[in-house]
Amino acid sequence: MSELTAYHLPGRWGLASVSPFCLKLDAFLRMAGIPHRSVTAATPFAGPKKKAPWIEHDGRTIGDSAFIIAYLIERFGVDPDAALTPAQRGQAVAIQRLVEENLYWAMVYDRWVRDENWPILKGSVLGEIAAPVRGLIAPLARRGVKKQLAGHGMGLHSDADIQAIARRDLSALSAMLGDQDWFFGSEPTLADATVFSLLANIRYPAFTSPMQAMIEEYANLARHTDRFRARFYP
Ligand SMILES: N[C@@H](CCC(=O)N[C@@H](CS)C(=O)NCC(=O)O)C(=O)O
Repeated sequence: MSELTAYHLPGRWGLASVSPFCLKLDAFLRMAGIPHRSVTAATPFAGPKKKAPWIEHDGRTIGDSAFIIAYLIERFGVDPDAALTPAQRGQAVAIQRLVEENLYWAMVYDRWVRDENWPILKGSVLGEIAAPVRGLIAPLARRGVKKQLAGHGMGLHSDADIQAIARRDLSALSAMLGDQDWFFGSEPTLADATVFSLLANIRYPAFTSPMQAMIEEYANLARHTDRFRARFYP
């Protein structure tokens, strides 16, 4: 088998990547113990879907964290969800959708739309792009992301409504986790990596986000983020 190469957006704030999807893939690779080479990409545009992460393996290039992980589980025969019941597998899909298809967009709003976060974003998410090019690309990228936010629908809401949506999602995650260490019991699964990757990207960075205080309020979620980091990123 050829070497596995994983391409991800830059790391910052002690996180392997500023992208929750890239961080989830990195966390999965650590959980599964799959040997690989990590390459930082300044932009996602070289990926097959023009989004990060993507991988190269055995002559294939695969984009999208979920498709990549499904491929790696099959190829390497390691599945962190192996012990889940069919009902838990269903719940894991629901958690993934909540986190990646909804709550993620509240994070995108905070990072890209709040003016106070713009200088931080330029130096972090776009920080690996050479300075003169970055000056040209940054405003275009911001316009593009605002369009994506409107297309998704999150960007059409008021700031207060976005906070209310985020609170509802965090409250749902907190209720599902309850007093367990991990979402499905005594060992971490992919759902834990998925939740960690987004919450860590809200909790630890320098961005201003009302969600940071919300996560502290849902203390079991804050503890879960710390627990996952301590175990897989000591
Ligand atoms: N469903 C994809 C989403 C990947 C994604 O949206 N990545 C973001 C970075 S966090 C990206 O590359 N965005 C660039 C763009 O949309 O132009 C996955 O799971 O990999």
